[in-house]
Amino acid sequence: MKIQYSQLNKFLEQGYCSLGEIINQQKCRELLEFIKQTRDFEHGLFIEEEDFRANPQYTGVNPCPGRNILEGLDLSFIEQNPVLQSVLSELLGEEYSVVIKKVICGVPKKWIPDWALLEIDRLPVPNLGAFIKPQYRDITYFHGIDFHQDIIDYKNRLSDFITLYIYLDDVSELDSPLFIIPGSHIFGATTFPHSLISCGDASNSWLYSDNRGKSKFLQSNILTGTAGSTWFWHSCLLHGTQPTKLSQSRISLRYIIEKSRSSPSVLLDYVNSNLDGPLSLDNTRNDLNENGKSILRGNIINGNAKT
Ligand SMILES: O=C(O)CCC(=O)C(=O)O
Repeated sequence: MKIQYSQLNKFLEQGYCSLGEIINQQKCRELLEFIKQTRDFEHGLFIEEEDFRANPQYTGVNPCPGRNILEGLDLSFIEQNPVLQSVLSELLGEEYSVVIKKVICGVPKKWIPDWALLEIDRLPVPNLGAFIKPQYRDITYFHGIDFHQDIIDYKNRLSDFITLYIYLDDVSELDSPLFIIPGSHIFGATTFPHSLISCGDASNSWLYSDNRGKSKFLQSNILTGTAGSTWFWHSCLLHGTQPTKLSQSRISLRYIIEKSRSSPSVLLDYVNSNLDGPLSLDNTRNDLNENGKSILRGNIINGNAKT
């Protein structure tokens, strides 16, 4: 099965591509049910405040080899999906490989203890891992996340990978859907937090500057969709989420997939050769201290000024 030319063209110009509902919905729902059965997904996720204060841990609190709920699960309904395989081969070469796959849970406010809510107040990256019981850190938990590029996690690495994102729930505008800024990959890698100024009356218009002298007006889109809806994007594409406005979680799958090391030139290389900026940074973020704790407040996607 060949990917539509127009879809790849979209990736070239806009830095992302929607594959629609390509993944079997029933199997997505079964996987979602399995995940939900593994723990008490409400208050029981969180450690006690005294335990947090005694030894706050801001790093090493996300899924990793040996602590990842997806390890050992049969995900062939995704990974052997013929449309997906064809698209990824075209983009990354036939020997593309998965760097990491994980479950992401968008956590509603009502689950989060008050003391932890104060800790994450107006943070640009409200990753909740620091407050989650160690045995449940096999999933990444967010209460939204400000606009970022996925290269943020890979300093000194080239933009030789894409992110694949699959909704397991039906996701409406209220369920913490992804916001993306099409075309924002154009300046390559820029340091987080990004220079994005909301423009005019429309809440989706932005002036994006690379802090190296270039800027561009862009518009954000919201990705709503049913279970099985799938997207992929360039590692320099700006995207993020607002916290869910409902009282239930939003559970999704996120893969980082790198290009084939054996193919000398793949479509991603062509996209990268058309970017007007660096493919790699030795410092991808300025928001953390040496312990991994955020030293900045302010969250652009939620409309809070930086302080
Ligand atoms: O699912 C979310 O809330 C955010 C996911 C995301 O942007 C990421 O993992 O890079």
